Amino acid sequence: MWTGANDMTATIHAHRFDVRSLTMTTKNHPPMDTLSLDLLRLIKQSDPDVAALLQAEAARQAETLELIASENHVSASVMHAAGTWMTNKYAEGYPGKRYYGGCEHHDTAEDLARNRAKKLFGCDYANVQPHCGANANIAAFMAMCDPGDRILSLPIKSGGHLSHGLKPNFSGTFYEIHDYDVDPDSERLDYDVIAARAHEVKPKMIICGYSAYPRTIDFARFRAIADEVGAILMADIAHIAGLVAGGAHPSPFPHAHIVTTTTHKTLRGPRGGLILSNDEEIAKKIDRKVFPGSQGGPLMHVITAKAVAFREALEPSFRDYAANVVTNAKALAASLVEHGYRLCTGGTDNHLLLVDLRPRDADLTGADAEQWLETAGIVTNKNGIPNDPRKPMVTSGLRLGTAALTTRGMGTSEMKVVAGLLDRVMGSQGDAAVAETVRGEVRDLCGAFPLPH
Ligand code: DSN
Repeated sequence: MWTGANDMTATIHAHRFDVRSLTMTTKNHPPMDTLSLDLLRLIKQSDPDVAALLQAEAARQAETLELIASENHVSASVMHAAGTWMTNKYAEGYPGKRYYGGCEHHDTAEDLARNRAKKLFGCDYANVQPHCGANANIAAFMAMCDPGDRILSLPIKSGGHLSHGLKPNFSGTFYEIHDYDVDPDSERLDYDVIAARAHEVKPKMIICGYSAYPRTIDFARFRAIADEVGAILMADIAHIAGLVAGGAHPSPFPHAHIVTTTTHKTLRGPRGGLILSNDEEIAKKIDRKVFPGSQGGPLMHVITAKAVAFREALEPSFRDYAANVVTNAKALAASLVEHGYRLCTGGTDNHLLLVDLRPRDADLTGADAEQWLETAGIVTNKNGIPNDPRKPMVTSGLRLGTAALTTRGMGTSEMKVVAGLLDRVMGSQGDAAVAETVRGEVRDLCGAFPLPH
């Protein structure tokens, strides 16, 4: 075992954690698999600074409540598969058609990942090479549209994603973006209004799938709208991919022409992107637009970890996980309403909640809430709500998700406890004593529900 703080030479202070106070004794390191411990020891020999920050980050994750809707905790298998010999290889091209020798095992890994992704989402084609969700969207846009084409999407201020048309993003730079919006009263998608907008704009492509929309997406209705105006339907299911895979949200297939996603949110894989389709012609275009269109060498170590994660998601237990994520989100939502908060759209059907803080305290901002909660060991993100009068770096809302807490094994009774902790901190006006007391309770709760290892 490591000897402890005295020989920790690191000068790095990880955010709000004093790494010099952390040691690698069984007494005070977070519970972790033996391979992780060995890796930390190994890294410490060559780079104590990095070992210290890794240890601090492991401790941060173990001892905080992760409520960011786009984050999760991967299994030790997924984590370690991403840090293997597969990192050493260039494999430009696709299985069986590479621009480098020595790709035999990389072909196998990529085929495993592709086949498992297809099985998981019930489709005929998968490209597992996109480095991230935004890269998947770049390739999808390039495959389906020409620069200057009209695209209809939900803007980021109403729950969309920056890669769906934000001005400074590639999407807003190279395409003619038109918005649809959520209904100002219900804050939900109004499909009749979206249809009218589609007829008006006549877009080449319509995008559905969001970063901060807590309700079920009606993919069949979106396809009907797309068909009415001769548009392509792209579904970006990055947030709900794990729910789709686990049967807790309707599938975008057979409705969407093209589906993009990340692999690390509710799907609980390594950080990365994925593109899916059922259309052979679209599939050929996507392959060309991922490589060589927008990427060079694929991250084979990440693709290998994607294969491991997809296998995990194919297990029957993942269906329970997906169902529990939604049940927990509903329970957290109900408790927050009891504490006086308003939920945008009135609740949730998926893993996320968009909380309007103003009914609880008119002066409370998302920025303050995020900061105070972090001090108490609860990690969240400020988020604009529909028609938010405050700026994006301030906001009137907080976005919460239950994917990570559900991975720890927490259930509905813990969601009630978590809602109480959130309210005590947010109702305290940033009181340091309240944050410290809650911090202790958060540690206890995390101790009772350790991370997967
Ligand atoms: N930035 C991610 C999120 O938090 O929703 C989406 O890519």
